[in-house]
Amino acid sequence: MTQQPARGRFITLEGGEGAGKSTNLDYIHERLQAAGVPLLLTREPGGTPLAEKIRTLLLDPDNRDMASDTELLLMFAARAQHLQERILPALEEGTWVLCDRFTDATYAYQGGGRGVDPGRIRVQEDWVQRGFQPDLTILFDVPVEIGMQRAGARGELDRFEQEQATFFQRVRSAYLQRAREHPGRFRVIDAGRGLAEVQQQLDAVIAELLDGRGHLPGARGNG
Ligand code: Z5A
Repeated sequence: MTQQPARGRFITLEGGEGAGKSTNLDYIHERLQAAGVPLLLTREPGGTPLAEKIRTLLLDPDNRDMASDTELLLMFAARAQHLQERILPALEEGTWVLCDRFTDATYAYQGGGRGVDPGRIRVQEDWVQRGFQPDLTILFDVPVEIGMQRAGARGELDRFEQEQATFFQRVRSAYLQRAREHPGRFRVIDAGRGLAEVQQQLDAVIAELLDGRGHLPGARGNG
């Protein structure tokens, strides 16, 4: 009888503007790959051809009159496609999935930033995810001024990047609130420090992931 592969682990990276998620995604990728972990890198909104089209709509600065409910529903429409087409099949075949943003970003940006009632977000989350949650979420926490300075050096700004500092303060507070509500699932990185120090903090999280390949507190569904 052939044995089913162990289910992969779902790890999400979160953080506000310029927190360094993309920079450190590569670092985590290299570490896990060196340890022989089969890995899929992906992002939200996006991750499949259809979800990437939805991402284009969401980030287009010309869509400045997008209503916050439209934004919320498009985020979850993209997520539904991403889950069905890529994330769940990969986990099922034993591949780990490292995802740049997931539903905590919806609570932070649409909930904290735009002021959408978290109860309305939870309805969508339950519908699309049916209890599915990340095994581990790494939150890159950075003071808003530092993050905006880092991101500002990048050139043309998308629809979210054009928001003001007060919006990003609310996003940061909402992320920290999520981390307090789900301490088993979240690991908070002090991302305002230099890259070497940030990566030292990440090494501890990566070691924990590799040590407990099968068992992390806050496993899927109860994070
Ligand atoms: N969004 C949403 O509203 N709701 C949702 O449900 C989801 C998403 C899923 C697109 O996300 C937008 O979608 C996002 C929220 C919204 N909008 N915003 N803002 P994205 O993740 O694609 O876009 P992003 O937030 O702009 O992320 P990014 O481009 O990947 O940036 P980052 O990962 O935070 O930072 P970085 O590119 O790695 O670093 C920025 C610069 O800082 C770069 O020059 C680095 O070299 C430098 N850096 C990084 N770390 C350091 C340290 N430690 N020291 C010094 N310099 C550093």
